[in-house]
Amino acid sequence: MSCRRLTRIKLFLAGTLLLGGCGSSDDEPGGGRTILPPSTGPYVSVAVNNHFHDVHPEDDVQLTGDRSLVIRNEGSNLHNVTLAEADIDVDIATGEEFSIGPPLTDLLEVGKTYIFFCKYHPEDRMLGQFTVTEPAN
Ligand SMILES: [Cu+2]
Repeated sequence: MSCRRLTRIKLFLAGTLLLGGCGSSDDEPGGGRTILPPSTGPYVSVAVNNHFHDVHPEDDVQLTGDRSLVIRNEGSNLHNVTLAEADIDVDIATGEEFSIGPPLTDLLEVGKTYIFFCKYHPEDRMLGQFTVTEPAN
């Protein structure tokens, strides 16, 4: 084997490893990349053990009142959504989901910020927060 050919093979292998490494962080939806959430339709928060994704207070989730909030349990534990102001206390089994709305305004008020939590994992601060805004026209 010539020296030149060996170099080509090495370059090919390096390129393959680099490409293979790009999609490897699959532990978070979106693989760690920033993906803008949709601004219409259901807003989905995935529940894992023991955490609600994409609906932390610092995410400042604003949902127009015509939308829905879907909580999908992709963890292995039983989770729950408790939102006392709307009289919601619902268990969500693994693989199941629960939706508030559409429209959110069936149960919630425009201009208010709501906090919900999982009553089974309050010690893990398994909670979410979102604000209901004016429905789209
Ligand atoms: Cu939970």
